[in-house]
Amino acid sequence: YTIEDNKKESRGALVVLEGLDRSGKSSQCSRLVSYLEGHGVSAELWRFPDRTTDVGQMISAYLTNTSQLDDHTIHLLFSANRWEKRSLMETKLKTGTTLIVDRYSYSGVAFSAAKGLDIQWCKAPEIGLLAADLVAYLDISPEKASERGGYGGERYEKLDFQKKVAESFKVLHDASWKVVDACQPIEDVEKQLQEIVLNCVTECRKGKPLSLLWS
Ligand code: T5A
Ligand code: NA
Repeated sequence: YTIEDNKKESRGALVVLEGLDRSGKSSQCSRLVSYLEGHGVSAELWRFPDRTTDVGQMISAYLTNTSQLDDHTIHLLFSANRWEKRSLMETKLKTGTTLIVDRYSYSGVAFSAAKGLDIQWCKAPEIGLLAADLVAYLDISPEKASERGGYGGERYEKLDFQKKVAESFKVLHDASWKVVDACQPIEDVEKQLQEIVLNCVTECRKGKPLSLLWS
């Protein structure tokens, strides 16, 4: 092997956690990053929307109901927020950092489709973004999620809407998805995720190629 080959073989994994609001994504993402670092895997926690950018601040104002936007407009802003991080994402992965990402394009499509927008139209602006190596879907019923702490603050945190989101997530499942029962105790969800994520990291290290949405 040349040094260049070794670098290619040790790319990081793009791991995305998805699920309804309050399914436990953020809790599990930070636990996963600590776990991976403890196992000598270089890992970073990312999240979408990334509210720190200019686009992210427009999204945040919309989510907290301090601004109103047309459904198509907010959809494209969520997508733009991923595009503005795309090249950094690719660099990180290619230099060996695993990214644990709290929501991604799948949330983007599922939430807008739940409003009634055409799903193909929703997927179009995501074409060319990096595809996740693994989508861990934290599965919980909308009813159970609504009973968890803090529900009700932001625009989409309403039971009827979350039911529609759950339906649109179902049609996005592909071979990269693993469904995890999110109603188990937090430590049990954590253990299951550790195993599937570590497997994914190993596959990527061995040279599984990066792919693009939607493939
Ligand atoms: N959105 C997002 C779009 O419309 N388009 C897009 O393109 C994108 C990317 C903001 C909104 O934007 C929408 C989707 C969202 O509606 P956000 O900022 O990710 O998204 O939302 P948050 O409010 O930060 O997070 P969530 O509501 O999604 O919650 P999490 O992260 O799933 O859950 P978490 O970990 O915060 O846990 C929630 C509560 O449950 C408890 C936790 O302690 C906490 O109190 N909990 C458990 N309780 C019992 N058992 C378990 N196993 C538990 N796990 C966690
Ligand atoms: Na969250």
